[in-house]
Amino acid sequence: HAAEAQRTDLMTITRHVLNEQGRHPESRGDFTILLSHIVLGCKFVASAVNKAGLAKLIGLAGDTNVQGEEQKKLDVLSNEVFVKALVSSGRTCVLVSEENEEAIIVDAPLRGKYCVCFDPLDGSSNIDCGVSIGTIFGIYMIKDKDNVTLDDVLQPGTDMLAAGYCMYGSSCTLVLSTGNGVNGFTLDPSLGEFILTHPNIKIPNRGKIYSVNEGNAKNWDAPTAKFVEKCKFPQDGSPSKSLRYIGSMVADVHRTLLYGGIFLYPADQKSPNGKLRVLYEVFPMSFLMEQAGGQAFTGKQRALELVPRKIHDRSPIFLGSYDDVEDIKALYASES
Ligand code: AHM
Ligand code: MG
Repeated sequence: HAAEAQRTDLMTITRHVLNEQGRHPESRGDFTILLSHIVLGCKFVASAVNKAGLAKLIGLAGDTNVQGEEQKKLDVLSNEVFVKALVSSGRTCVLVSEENEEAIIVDAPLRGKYCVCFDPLDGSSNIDCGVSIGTIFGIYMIKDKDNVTLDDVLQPGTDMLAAGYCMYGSSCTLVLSTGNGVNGFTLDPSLGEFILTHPNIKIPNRGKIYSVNEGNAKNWDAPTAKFVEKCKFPQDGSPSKSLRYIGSMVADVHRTLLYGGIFLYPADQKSPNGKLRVLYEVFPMSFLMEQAGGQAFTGKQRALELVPRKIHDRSPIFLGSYDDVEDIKALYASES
């Protein structure tokens, strides 16, 4: 179609969020400014990840450069970029990063009303072989402006205002929800802008894929083991499921969101709370799944209803297509 050959009306992520925030005119500007600083961090990481393979040649990440100075690892560098971008936005008050043991309380003059929990570069063990990695983030609003405490982030996931991730893969894709559905944006490198490419993402009600680290099977609890057994040897005449596991949460969840299916990081005997972190892995992904029509379950409860006690708490997680998560819920219910 000739008219489609060249798009002239570009729905950038900023434009999209400004339209969406029309419902809350008072916070329109602030949220848009916050998001533009997150987007800047994502663009930086996208560009750095693209050059990671050249590290030896041009002296990046983990190498010693010509001056004999140790170069920063990509995850450390990405964290610094995100922290500085978020603080300088003037819109944040508490930051929780996977890379920082303690929460960062922003100095009063630069303080704003948003709390951001993030994993700047998740799956970083995959960098050296060129597998997709990502940034994950969740955004809360502060309760009392004059009294900022850790409790502002130790809230259930149901209190989250917005969540998203950016995947650095064959293309760079940012998936975002502000509580009004899920939208996907792809970075156009020639423009340096994220353009709406996946409007109103809905996850299929049932999928053909399960995604789990089966190497941990000997330590699983009974419901998880039964569930995976059923994926491989269904007793009800349905076809067996395919296994896909990248080992990079953003990539595994992104595929689950688009194709349907279920992603599991269960508890096991060695790690009774699983591996993934509540504030910046489990919550944002659970929020996106629910917003897309799927579910997220911990083995005990709806994942978003967890209340973390410490900022780096972990939780088991089962998330994805609505009906697939119903199946694992039924197995846990029959267990107790
Ligand atoms: P990381 O934060 O140390 O990168 O670990 C998180 C990653 C997730 O991206 C992924 O889902 C999971 O670890 C994979 O773990 P495992 O290697 O145990 O299967
Ligand atoms: Mg991580």
